[in-house]
Amino acid sequence: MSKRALITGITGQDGSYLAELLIEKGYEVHGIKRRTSQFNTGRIDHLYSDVHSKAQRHLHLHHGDLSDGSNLTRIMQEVQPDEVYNLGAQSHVAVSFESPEYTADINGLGALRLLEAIRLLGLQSKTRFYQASTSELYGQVQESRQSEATPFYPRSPYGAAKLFAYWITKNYREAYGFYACNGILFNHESPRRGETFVTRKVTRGLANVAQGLEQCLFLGNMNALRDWGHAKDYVRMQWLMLQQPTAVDYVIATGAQYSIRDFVTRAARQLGISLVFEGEGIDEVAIAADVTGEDAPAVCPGDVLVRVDPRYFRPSEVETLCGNPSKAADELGWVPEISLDQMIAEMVASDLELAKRQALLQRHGYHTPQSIEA
Ligand code: NDP
Ligand code: GDR
Repeated sequence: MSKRALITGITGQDGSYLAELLIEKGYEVHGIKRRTSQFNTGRIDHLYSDVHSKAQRHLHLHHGDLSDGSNLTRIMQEVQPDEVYNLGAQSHVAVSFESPEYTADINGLGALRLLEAIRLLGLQSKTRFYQASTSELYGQVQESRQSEATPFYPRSPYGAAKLFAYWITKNYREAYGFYACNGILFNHESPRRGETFVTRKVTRGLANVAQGLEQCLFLGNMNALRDWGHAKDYVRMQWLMLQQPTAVDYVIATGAQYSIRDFVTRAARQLGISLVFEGEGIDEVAIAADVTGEDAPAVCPGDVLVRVDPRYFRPSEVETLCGNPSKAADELGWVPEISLDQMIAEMVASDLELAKRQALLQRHGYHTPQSIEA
């Protein structure tokens, strides 16, 4: 009989890649989706067979919400999963400053509700639990490369809520013998990344610039340093963590660090765009020279493509993150397979395709509003 997995956040970036992976492995996959006024299953539509068709169905969707404990318990009882992947979250750090209470409820208590559902239904000897923990737990970093032993110091309501989820997962493991573990994942991206996270905002914005749809990209703190991997590599590790003899927490990262500015520069280079940075500080302008290959940037009106806009600054920022994934490599043999430039190439190609379609529609008189916020 095939294994059964339940994924919260299946309509998100990671949920969609994980569902693909599990279906490939022969799992029966169940996902929780929120009821919304517009379709929200764009990332998983290709995996779904119509309930009326005779085709074998590998993917089953249930309406639910991480704020709704009785609903989660009912779904858990119905599905009786072998594995639960808790990927659902209000996952935007900047938004968590605007909606701290909601973020705490979904990202913190949401994990507890799932664990309690497993416990109250007596499923803990059958059901393994994965919690989507995050490098945001480190926040104000205490060590230059963060490992499983580095102390936490979250810097946002998002990070603080995820800290509760991290500890409650560990607590249920210790208190009740759950197979429950935390993947402490550093930033991971893909063409399916939400449009308001910085990498996707950049590849989408620059693709639009290349197609003449926009002239300028507004960003916040371009000095922030991140350790970026590809979501496909990272969901492989989420699955691996639930296949071990005992539950252990792991850091998942590449171990390499780049600034936001580096990322913009690399994406622009792949698109053949000459960048001019405008913002606070001389170094924004210096980068323009790198990109254009000139000694000094030609800063002409209308030529400025990347501008710092303080509205995207956060009340407290996580300036630098760089993971140490050696425990995952040594114990599970996990190494990321997709490089940063390969990932950027994939994101750029996908966003260029979208921008071309958008430009075509616009040329034929169709107004298709788009916004880049947050
Ligand atoms: P996304 O933002 O792409 O997806 C989040 C998912 O959670 C979506 O399916 C969303 O549904 C769902 N969701 C949001 N609110 C609720 C709610 N109230 N009840 C139920 N579901 C909800 O995130 P990612 O796929 O990038 O990340 C997956 C998980 O990993 C998240 O928990 C995130 O915090 C964590 N994480 C992500 C990292 C990254 O770099 N991507 C790094 C470390 C941790 P809808 O589609 O309807 O909005
Ligand atoms: P992060 O990702 O906060 O690390 O959280 P995000 O891409 O939003 O920001 C990364 C860094 O870029 C800076 N930045 C901007 N960010 C956004 N969104 N928009 C901008 O215009 C912009 N300009 C500069 C930010 O200040 C920040 O320093 C992601 C999420 O997926 C979390 O759910 C996950 O837990 C962590 O990664 C690991």
